[in-house]
Amino acid sequence: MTDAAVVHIEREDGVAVILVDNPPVNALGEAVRRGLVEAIAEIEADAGIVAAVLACAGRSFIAGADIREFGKPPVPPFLPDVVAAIENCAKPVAAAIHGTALGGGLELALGCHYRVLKADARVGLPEVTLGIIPGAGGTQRLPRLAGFAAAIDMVTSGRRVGAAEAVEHGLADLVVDDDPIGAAVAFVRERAEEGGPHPVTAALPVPEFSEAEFAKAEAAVAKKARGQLSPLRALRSIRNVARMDFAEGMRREREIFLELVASDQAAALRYAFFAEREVGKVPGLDGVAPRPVARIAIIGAGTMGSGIAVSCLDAGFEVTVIETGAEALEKGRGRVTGLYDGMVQRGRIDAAERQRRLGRAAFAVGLEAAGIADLVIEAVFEDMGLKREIFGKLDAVMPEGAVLATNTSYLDVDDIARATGRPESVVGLHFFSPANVMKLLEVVRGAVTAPDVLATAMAVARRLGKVAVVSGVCDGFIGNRILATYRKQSDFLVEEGALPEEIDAAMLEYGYPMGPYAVADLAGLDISWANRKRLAATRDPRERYVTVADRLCEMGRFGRKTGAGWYGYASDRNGAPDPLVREVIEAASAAAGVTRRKIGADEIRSRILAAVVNEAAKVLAEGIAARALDIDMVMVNGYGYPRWRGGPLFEADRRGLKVVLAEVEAACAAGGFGWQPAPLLVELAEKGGTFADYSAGVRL
Ligand code: 3H9
Repeated sequence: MTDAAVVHIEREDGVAVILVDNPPVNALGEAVRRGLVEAIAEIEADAGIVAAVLACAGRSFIAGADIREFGKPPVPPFLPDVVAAIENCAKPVAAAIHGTALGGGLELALGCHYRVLKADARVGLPEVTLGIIPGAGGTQRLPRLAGFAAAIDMVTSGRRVGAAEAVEHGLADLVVDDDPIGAAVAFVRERAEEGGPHPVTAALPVPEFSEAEFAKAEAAVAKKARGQLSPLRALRSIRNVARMDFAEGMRREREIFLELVASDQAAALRYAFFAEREVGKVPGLDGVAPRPVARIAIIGAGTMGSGIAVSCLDAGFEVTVIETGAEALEKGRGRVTGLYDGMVQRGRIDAAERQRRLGRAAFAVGLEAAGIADLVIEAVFEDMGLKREIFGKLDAVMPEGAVLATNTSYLDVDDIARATGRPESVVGLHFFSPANVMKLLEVVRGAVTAPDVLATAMAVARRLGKVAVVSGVCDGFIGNRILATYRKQSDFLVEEGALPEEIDAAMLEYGYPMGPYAVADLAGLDISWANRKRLAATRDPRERYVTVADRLCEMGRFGRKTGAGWYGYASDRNGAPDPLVREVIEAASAAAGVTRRKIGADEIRSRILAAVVNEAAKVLAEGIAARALDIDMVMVNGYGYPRWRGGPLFEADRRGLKVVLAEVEAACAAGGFGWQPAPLLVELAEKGGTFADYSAGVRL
């Protein structure tokens, strides 16, 4: 008997269809693994069955091991044994794949003798993104089937490939537009009638790949991994294919898998996986129905507005892009079509798809054109007067029930909302640049934003494929507010003796893709300069203020776009330390009466990251973010915080808040006036609590 609940067998004229039915994604939990072993045994024993098909009910083939079981002691039957049972089955087995076959799901399919894919199916081994390596033969079977180059690419990146690429790599024997199970039944019956032998992936000859090619691949993977262990370990396991027999390679793969699954990095990446899904479940919004949204109007077709338009068009919305005059509108149209041209050039979409998406776009002059939209997103220059004027006018233009959103990154959403007669319909949608690429979206809940308006914003964000995090109103919301302290603490270090390149290098070593000064040069120094000028009037003169960035801006050094910023770009397009900047820095230190000293990478990281955690603790205590995971997902998805560390608060919990508090005290001492350890951090450190417990409502 198979486990009736999750695996059952249907017989189709001598071919057994083993159907896995374990919603939502057919993960390979213990019951499924047991069910599969029993099913194979039953098929072996049944003389009336000549072949089998492994398939799934529901929206997708198997999405891999059950991630919730990781971190707990493994329970038999183990997945490698399940795959071996299929591979060693005397009767041919074909996988019928629809949706996605991921991780252990693809490993099972690799153990099958044949694979039939639906044309829109995707397959991949995303284990490295969870801090582990494929643990059921993926690193041993994929290279034998697809060759080393393709296997290294797929396994070390976790990338999913479509049916066409799967065919190219020898992963699919047949691709069908419809009914993959029916096709697989017919296909495997024919193979059974032919009599075999049926291909056994483990027994395939090992393809050629030289030591030099492995060394080259290793260097490339190490560079991309930025401190993450699993891609390099995966490569090591793949390399074993060329060095030892299948059984020994499997033993080593299992060893590495078990070592990594228990690692801090894997725990952090699992946390990020679930947190990314949890952010969408906003406390208090359960059962609140979103308003229907079919057409979105976007006001302003600058870089942000056109990026937002493309993001909405990509997701299938009807879009109206609005500008104030014909010339600006044409420029905007050029930006939007330009982004699509880029996608076609890079092979992301074909010309027909470009036409389809652009076909959903309308371009118009004047706010009145927004009147037919269900959601309007204002994306004009960061100027409160201008934004209030627009929202005041929108009141007369927009139909009742429309959602009015602003893409402000700093300004007070409540203030903007008060410019309308319906502040409860106003919400912030803070996109990140480039808006059609960046995963993060901060959804800003105003003081009186209606629950169904917030629910609408979250539903739209989900359709856009964003990681949407709800933030309360404060200067800079969750992300830019924390970034401001990160930047301030970096500037203090510069004034005390560190150089921008030393700070950037220290943060790169931590796992950030770029350091703060390289980022500033890329983003442009002028925007934060304008912001500092805006805040200058209210800044307490006792606050420690580093003038270097202002001096650079006064010199016209706005970053890459002007050929100079924190770095010079004349000799090196990636930026080189510039003696002129050093002079400005040394002058600033002297003017502040600071004797410059050598500051090591550890101290740099400790101070900067302590500032981040401290501000994050304040954001959490003030309720700007509902949970620690909301903050972590903002930092990971929008600010380059290394995903394999989970997020600043997850990492702080892991290290222990007493240790973190000591570092925060040092950072605050350096910051001087206005810098105090967050009371929440102090309290949790004293009581032995964690940010995670606090978020879960556990009070010590
Ligand atoms: C592996 O296979 C290891 C093996 O090599 C070796 C073993 C020895 N487990 O994402 P969604 C949940 S490692 C448990 O919103 P979508 C998810 O949390 C695994 N739960 O849907 C969510 O729960 P809730 C390698 C899982 O349609 C619900 O399912 N595989 C798993 O946008 C719906 O998910 C992967 O890394 C899981 N494996 O996307 C694939 N997967 O509703 C991970 C999902 O309570 N999964 N859940 O919030 C995915 O990439 C996407 O979920 C998928 C569907 C593309 C499948």
